[in-house]
Amino acid sequence: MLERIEAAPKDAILGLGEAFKADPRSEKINLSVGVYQDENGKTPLLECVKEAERRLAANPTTKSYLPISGLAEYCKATAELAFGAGSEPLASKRVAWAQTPGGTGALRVSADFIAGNLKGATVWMSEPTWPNHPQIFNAAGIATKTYPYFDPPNNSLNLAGMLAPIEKMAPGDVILLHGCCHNPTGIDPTAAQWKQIADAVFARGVMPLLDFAYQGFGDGLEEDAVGLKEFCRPGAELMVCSSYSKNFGLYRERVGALFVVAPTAAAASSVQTQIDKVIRSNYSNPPAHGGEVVAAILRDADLRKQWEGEVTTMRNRINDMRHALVAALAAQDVPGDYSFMTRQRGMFSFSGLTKEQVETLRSEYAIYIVGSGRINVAGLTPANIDRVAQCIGEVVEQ
Ligand code: PLP
Ligand code: TYF
Repeated sequence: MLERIEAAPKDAILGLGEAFKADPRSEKINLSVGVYQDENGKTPLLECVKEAERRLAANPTTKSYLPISGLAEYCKATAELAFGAGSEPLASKRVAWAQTPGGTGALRVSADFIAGNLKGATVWMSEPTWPNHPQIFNAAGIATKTYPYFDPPNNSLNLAGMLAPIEKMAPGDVILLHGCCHNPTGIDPTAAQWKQIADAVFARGVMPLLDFAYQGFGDGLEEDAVGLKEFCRPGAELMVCSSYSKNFGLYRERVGALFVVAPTAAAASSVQTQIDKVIRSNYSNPPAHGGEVVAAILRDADLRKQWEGEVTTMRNRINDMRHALVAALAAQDVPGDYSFMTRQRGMFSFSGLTKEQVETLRSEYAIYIVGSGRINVAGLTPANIDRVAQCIGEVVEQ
């Protein structure tokens, strides 16, 4: 039977990471997969995480199963971080939740929940979006469609193009939005634009689903939640998928959460049972360690302060590198105005480089970026940035 099985194509982004590892050229630079690196090119283990792990190791309790929806104190702390501690949905007990294996796990649980409970709903996603988005929803048997998002000539949000299709969505459809730090474009709506989007989405009876994987990497922990908070209107429904992979550097521990905000507390209780049902037949209950670490940090005033400082350090370094790249491109006299990169937010910059230019960067210069032209700004360091700018200059002028 199995000899008839054909190989699946490699994941476009993770495949590049493998190719990078196998590349023998010593001058190689990896600006592909979305993982933060410090000024030495290392992905750090945060100091607050080390301290929380020390404390947990000093006082071990049990390795028995967690509840299906995970650690309640983790879910509560995560909800407060995303929605705000005194927010209306939490105060009215309208939020069903689950600790999930990463943001990807949250998205997949949301997809299974939609497939089982919002039958016939189409999930609409931005063009472009994270390539795993359509895969996750299609794997759950859900139809996906796209809405315009990016305005290439202006390197900005195509707000009119985004709002128009909302009018044509079927009530009950789901619109997937990036809560902040849009992957891959780095372009987020302003607070005023979020209001327009939320008005249109709710007027049409469409369910918002916010993928919130980069809180703190844009303008700040609170600032990055403005879009999400715009959807938290009295009685309004919404779903949120959170991830601590990036802002706690807990990538491999798989720490995320799903929140489903129902119109009433009673509806939230029913939704909770359906989320639990979906999880039970998938992975049964989440891994505990990452959630324990995050809860230990968020509930301890000193550790929390330390974490907020470490997030600020990561955010500032990325933003410094954005400015440094624009300056380095100008210093190399690379044709074109790259100042738009300083307006982009989060880990990525949509550079405008073509597929061919991206390919030449890899084959001739051992610089790896994603085919869409997405640069992981967090992979730039003072040591590699001039070479990156110089090589971009060479491919642009070819
Ligand atoms: N959503 C987006 C847009 C992402 O870029 C990522 C990670 O890169 C995720 C979700 C989820 O990541 P994880 O499953 O590692 O938490
Ligand atoms: O670079 C990106 O957009 C992501 C990164 O389990 C990633 O694809 C890598 C592994 C993973 C989740 C996200």
